[in-house]
Amino acid sequence: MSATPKTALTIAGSDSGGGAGIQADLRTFFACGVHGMTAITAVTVQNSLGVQGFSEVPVDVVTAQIRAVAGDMGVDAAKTGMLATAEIIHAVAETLDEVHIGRHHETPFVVDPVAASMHGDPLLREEALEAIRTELLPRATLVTPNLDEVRLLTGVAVTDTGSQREAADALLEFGSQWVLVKGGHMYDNPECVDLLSDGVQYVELKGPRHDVEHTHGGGDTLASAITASLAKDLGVPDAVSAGKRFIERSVAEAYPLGEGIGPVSPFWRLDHEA
Ligand code: PXL
Repeated sequence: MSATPKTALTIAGSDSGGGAGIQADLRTFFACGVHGMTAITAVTVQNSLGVQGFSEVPVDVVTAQIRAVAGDMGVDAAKTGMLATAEIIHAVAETLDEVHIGRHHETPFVVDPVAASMHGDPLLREEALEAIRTELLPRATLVTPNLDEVRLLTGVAVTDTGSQREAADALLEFGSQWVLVKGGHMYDNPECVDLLSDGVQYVELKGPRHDVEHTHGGGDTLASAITASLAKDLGVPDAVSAGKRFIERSVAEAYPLGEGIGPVSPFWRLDHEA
């Protein structure tokens, strides 16, 4: 018998192609040495060319998954990804309170406000954005939007580090403890500069920009790596730094798969020798 590892729960959608969503989260949790648990919100039909469709999981099954694992196995940190509808978001928010997950409880909670796939396929109903603002962000320890998600949530169009700071302040208004405004989509910046803030500290995290087209699952992998570090009791700034190192390497080692966009790879963290 071995010691029980820390545990992390992802509340997200399934990607049949295995590169994003629940599958990205689980492989990242594994590579980071935490036990991954899942509450599946939706099942997408997709491959490297895009999302062909999805079906939502009934809302009582989503919340029952959260209650089942939280009540028996315990959750050291949790994250959300694709939540699909306002109804699912309402129910998840209520259930997180019930099982004491979120910034006002002991268990840290990361919100990755997934709105669309890289191909632009919608993964969230439009009316659900308001539920993310009012129900999820006030409960979040950290929210990790990319620039499209920042614009949808706040209306701020980020073009440089000045507007990135404005966006961070606008996001903090919704009540999350920390925000990470990811700068990877500022393509004219030769570096990837992310801004982490709790309204007091403003920390610029700089990293290399890799010339890689296969970045499917990148946002999910970053949020999961941060969640894994939070599960291991790191504070938010240290967990975000560790997550950024993890995603940089995973992007550098992304691989082609299928005719379209291949996934980022957490394999570098594992020992492949038989
Ligand atoms: O990367 C965002 C994302 C999250 N969750 C699911 C996805 C995607 C992108 O395609 O399919 C299920």
